Amino acid sequence: MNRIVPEDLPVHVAEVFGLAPVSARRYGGGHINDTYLVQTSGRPYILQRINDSVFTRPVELMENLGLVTRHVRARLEAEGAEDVDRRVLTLVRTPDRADFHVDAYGQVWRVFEFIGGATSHEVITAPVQAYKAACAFGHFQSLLADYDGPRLHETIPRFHDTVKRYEDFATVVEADPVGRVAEVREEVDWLLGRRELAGSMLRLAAEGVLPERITHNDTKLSNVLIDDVTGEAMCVVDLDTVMPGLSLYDFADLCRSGATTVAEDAPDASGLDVDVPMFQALAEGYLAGAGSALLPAERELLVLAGEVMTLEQAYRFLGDHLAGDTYYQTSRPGQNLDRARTQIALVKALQRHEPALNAYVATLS
Ligand code: ADP
Ligand code: GN1
Ligand code: MG
Repeated sequence: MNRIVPEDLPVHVAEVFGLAPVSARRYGGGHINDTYLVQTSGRPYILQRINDSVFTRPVELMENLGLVTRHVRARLEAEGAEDVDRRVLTLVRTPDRADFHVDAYGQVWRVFEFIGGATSHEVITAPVQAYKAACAFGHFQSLLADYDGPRLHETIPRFHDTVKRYEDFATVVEADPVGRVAEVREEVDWLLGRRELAGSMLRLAAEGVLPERITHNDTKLSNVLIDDVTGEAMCVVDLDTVMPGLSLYDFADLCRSGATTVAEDAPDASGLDVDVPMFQALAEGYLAGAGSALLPAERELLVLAGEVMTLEQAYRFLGDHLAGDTYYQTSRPGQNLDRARTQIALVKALQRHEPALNAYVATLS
């Protein structure tokens, strides 16, 4: 959903955080929050308004964020990591020492130190970069493996409950609130026919094959900042969905966003295929970063995970298209439909490549 924020509000909010802003302009390509780059006469900052129709309990979310960033920082310092300030997000507090500010409209804002000299890329094509990015996400998960603070809140309940995602999709198809189902009957029918696949990872979790861990849950490649000079993956960002989950979710979204030959919202998905060298680099990097903590099943089911989470995303994107584009930010009509079509094409492509990809994954254990 594209929300309206009064033009001078970001500057005003930055002042509430004790900054002396010269300007605040929209920044980054995220689909969820409103992100601004705030320039001051000194350092720049990132200001974000939390999307409260997606995150209905922003205060709990901010509690999680404080706990997670402090834990990760402490672990990095204990590891003797260099340049720690660029390897973990740092919240800037208000003069009253609050991690967030609630404005007159009831909207929740936060400020981060800006991590300079690093960029998030919507598309990565070099396997060596993909390896490093995936390694950073695997490492991020391993840094949280010994988290022993208060249980993290579920910032979006049942976020990756793929059976619920299926059911929500079936519900919006049934209701057809803006009359779009007829135009996309083929995609709808294909997706409604994939219930078995949708539930497959959750069944393994219910059987105890896959354990619950603390996971990032939104590991698309653009959620890691890559150093502009060294190409090193510096900092995992977008921590709003860090909460209990399956480790495979975090590999899977890397696969979904990185192991594909076309952009997520490409208007023509017909030529889409799996980018096999990218898949291999992502798998290798993720497992290397996660280290020894993962069980054999968590290392072996990478391809299935990629299929299931890409399918989940197809339900979500097509569901949003059918609902009238109320969830994801869009910049043009039909964007969610295009996004859904690339996801469907990627699930099919992953299934075609499955034997070869599984054989590769087996070599990594
Ligand atoms: P969304 O939830 O909308 O995806 P993100 O938290 O991912 O929002 O932020 C959007 C983009 O802003 C990121 O992809 C990244 O490019 C940039 N960004 C976020 N935090 C920082 C930071 N502390 N320093 C530099 N860039 C950042
Ligand atoms: C959203 O916030 P962003 O743009 O990194 C979404 C993810 C989707 C992704 C698809 C909280 O991620 O779940 O996988 O778009 N985040 C939320 O591009 O719904
Ligand atoms: Mg993001």
